[in-house]
Amino acid sequence: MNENWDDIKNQAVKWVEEAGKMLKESLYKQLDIHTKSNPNDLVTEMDYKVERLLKERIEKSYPDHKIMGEEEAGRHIESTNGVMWLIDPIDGTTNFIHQKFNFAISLAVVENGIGKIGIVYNVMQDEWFTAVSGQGAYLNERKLRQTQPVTLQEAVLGLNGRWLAREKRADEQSLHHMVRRSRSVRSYGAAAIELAYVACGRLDCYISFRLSPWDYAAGLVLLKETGHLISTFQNEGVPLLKPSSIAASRPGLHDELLHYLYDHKGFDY
Ligand code: 2AM
Ligand code: CA
Repeated sequence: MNENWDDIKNQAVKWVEEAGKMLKESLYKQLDIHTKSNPNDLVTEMDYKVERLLKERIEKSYPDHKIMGEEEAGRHIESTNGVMWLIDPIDGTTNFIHQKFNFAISLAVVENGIGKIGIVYNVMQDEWFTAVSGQGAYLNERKLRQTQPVTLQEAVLGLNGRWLAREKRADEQSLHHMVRRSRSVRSYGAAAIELAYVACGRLDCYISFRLSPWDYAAGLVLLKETGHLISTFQNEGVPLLKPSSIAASRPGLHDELLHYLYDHKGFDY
C-alpha cells in the first residue's frame, strides 16, 4: 500500500474541525447523559454523533480501511492488518459535561499496527496537535522540539489523582513515594490531551493504569515523533486492540517511573 499520509492527515483535520464545531454548538444545549462501565464513566449523545460523523467521512473516502471507535465502531476487529482508524469522539467526556473545556477529539491512523497519523484537537483552546510519522509533530503551526532527558526530581507528572486514592493494581505507598520525589503533579482529565501535553513539553510524563487504544493511539504518534518513551507498566509496547496501562515520558525518567509503578517491590527507597 502506498498512502499519502500527509494528504490523509490534512483531510482528517477538516473532518475533525467539522466535528469540533458540532461539539461547540452543543455545549449549552441540554445534553442526554448516560453511564457506561461504572457511574463515573459517562457518555452523551454527542459522543455518538461525533463518532458517526467521522466514521461516515472515513468510510466514504476509504471504504477499505478499518475503523475502531470508543462508542460503536469496530467491535469485531481482531487484527491490526491493513489501515485502521482509531476514534475517540470526545476524550474527557466528564470535562465536556461538567467543565465545558479540556476535552478533545482524538483521531489516529495506523498501518499494520504502526502509527502513521495522530491528531488531538483540544476543542475549546483551539489547539491542534498533529503528527505524520517521520515528519515530526506540530502544535498548530509550530514544529515541536525533540525532547531531552529529565530526572524525577525535576519532573511534572501527569496523573489522574484518583489512582493515588486507592489502587489495587499497584502498591499505593509506592505511588506516594513517586509523587513526593517529583517536582509536582497535574491532572487534566483527558488522556489524549495529557499525552499531547507530554509531546509539547507541558508535562514530563503521563501515567495511567487503564486506557483504551482510542485514548492513546493519536498520542503515541505525537510522542514518537518528539523522542518520548512509551510503554506499558511492564515495559512492553502498548497494544492497539485491548486496554492497557501506559507510561509516556521523557527519556531519563521512564525506568524510574516503571520501578515505582510495577517493579517497586524490588526497588530500594
Ligand atoms: P474518556 O473521557 O474518553 O472516557 C480521565 O482521566 C481519562 O481517562 C479520560 O481521557 C477518559 O477518557 C479516560 N478513561 C478511559 N477509560 C475510562 C473509564 N472507564 N472511565 C473514565 N475515564 C476513562
Ligand atoms: Ca471518549
